[in-house]
Amino acid sequence: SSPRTVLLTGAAGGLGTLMRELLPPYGYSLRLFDQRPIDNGDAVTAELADKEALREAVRGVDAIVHLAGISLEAPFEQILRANIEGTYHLYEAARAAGVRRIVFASSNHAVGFTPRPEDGSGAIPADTPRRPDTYYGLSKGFGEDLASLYWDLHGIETVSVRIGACEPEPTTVRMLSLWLSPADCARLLHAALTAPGVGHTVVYGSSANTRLWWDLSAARALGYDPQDDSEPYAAGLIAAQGELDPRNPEHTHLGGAFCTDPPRWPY
Ligand code: 15L
Repeated sequence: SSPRTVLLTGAAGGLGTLMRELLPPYGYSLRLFDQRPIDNGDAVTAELADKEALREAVRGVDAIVHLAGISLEAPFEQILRANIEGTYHLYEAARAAGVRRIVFASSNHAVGFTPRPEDGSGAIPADTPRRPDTYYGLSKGFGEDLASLYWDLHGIETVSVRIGACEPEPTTVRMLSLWLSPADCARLLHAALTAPGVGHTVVYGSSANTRLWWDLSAARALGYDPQDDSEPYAAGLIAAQGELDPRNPEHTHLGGAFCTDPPRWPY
């Protein structure tokens, strides 16, 4: 049976704000959770470290979409608190409340030091070894392993989605390969919430980009059928920024400029 009431953590963030609009048409009733206030009657304003608030927030939900956390590189102590401890607190609350399914927003940066393929062959498999490019990417690998543990030990199912970059439009040449359109993101989250028997599954999250670097078959196996492709943006971005340059260390690995020290912005 498909989940109906879904707790959305990180609901005030960039991705959360998009998904607040795009998930309800699939039939979900969202309970919003964020440390920043949201102008919405039922939203919970609390940190993941607030166990009491979290216990209240998970009560009676059918599933959780866990987007909360720091979404870029940051000092280790901040990553530890928000992403590592925060995700642990969320899984503990889910276990205590009997929530059966979580969709975890992992990231390409869990495997960011993987060399990028030359072409759009989609060659990088979902089971490629972890190669975090940042403390941020390391925390996403931790979340995936926590999900694995809670499946094996407690029977809580998770789909860990290694999201590329979910923005209204791709803004860099690298992003042509990783782009996840917001509409495809909602399609993928819906598939991850409803596919039967996922256990713990790791999938990549992107649209069906012509220049894809990774293998989308695990996501498609959930029933995800991406409708978008970044290719219409390619000519304009390449004209403005140039082709990816194999001599530029920001262009040689999946994680882009997260792979440089310090990580650069924009990437
Ligand atoms: C991420 O994990 C970030 O959350 C997002 O803001 C983008 O930076 C994206 O990766 C990316 O790799 O472009």
